[in-house]
Amino acid sequence: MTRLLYSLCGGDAECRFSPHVWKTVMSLSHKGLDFQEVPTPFTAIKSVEGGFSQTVPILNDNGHLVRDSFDIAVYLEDQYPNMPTLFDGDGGRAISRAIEGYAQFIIQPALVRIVVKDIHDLLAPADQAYFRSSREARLGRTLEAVESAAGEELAAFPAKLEPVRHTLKFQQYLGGDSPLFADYILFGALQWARVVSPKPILPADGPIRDWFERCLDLHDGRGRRMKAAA
Ligand SMILES: N[C@@H](CCC(=O)N[C@@H](CS)C(=O)NCC(=O)O)C(=O)O
Repeated sequence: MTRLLYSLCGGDAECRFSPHVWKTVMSLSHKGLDFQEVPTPFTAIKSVEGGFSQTVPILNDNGHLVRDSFDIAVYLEDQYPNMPTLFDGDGGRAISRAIEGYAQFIIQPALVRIVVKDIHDLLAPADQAYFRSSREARLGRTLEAVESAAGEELAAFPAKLEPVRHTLKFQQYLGGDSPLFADYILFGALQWARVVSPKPILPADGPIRDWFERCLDLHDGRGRRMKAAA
């Protein structure tokens, strides 16, 4: 059985940092499925699996190709219905889209402005050139200009996590008593920050820190085994 997950890497191939790939790593682990991660630099993505996708994650499940972290979670849920559920039903599947929207429009853009220069610095030279030109075009500023405002973004970040802090007053996970894909969506974003940047992005204690530490320990500590940036 071959199950391959193409995973973004830095100059050090062991440094796997994509927030979207982390969602899939956690989804596969949650389902108890074996897989092999294939380290893939930014500039190699377009040649993976005959140019199947412009972005990672890409899953090759015994010859069946799936792209996009949410689509992969849906595929795994439908393909492996007897393994632990990622959504706990149609309602959970639907509400996970709201968490995806929150991560995509509130959390990740803020984190990009905090860590984009840190990401650049851990890439191999060919990827650095691609990353600089694509991200500077997207952000409308040099990476150095974004980095110089990172302190203000960092100070504003805890307020953006308030909806999560509220939720965790009532339950251990966004999914309730145990984690679901919704947790992995937010975990992926915060794990990305943990792996690429030494900046103190999460509070040192409190409900969000406790939840994140619990997520790092899930599935035999899969998340914690990835080295944090120092
Ligand atoms: N909606 C997609 C987004 C995937 C995505 O943007 N992946 C980034 C890495 S985190 C990527 O592959 N970027 C390629 C590039 O910027 O060239 C998902 O959830 O999988």
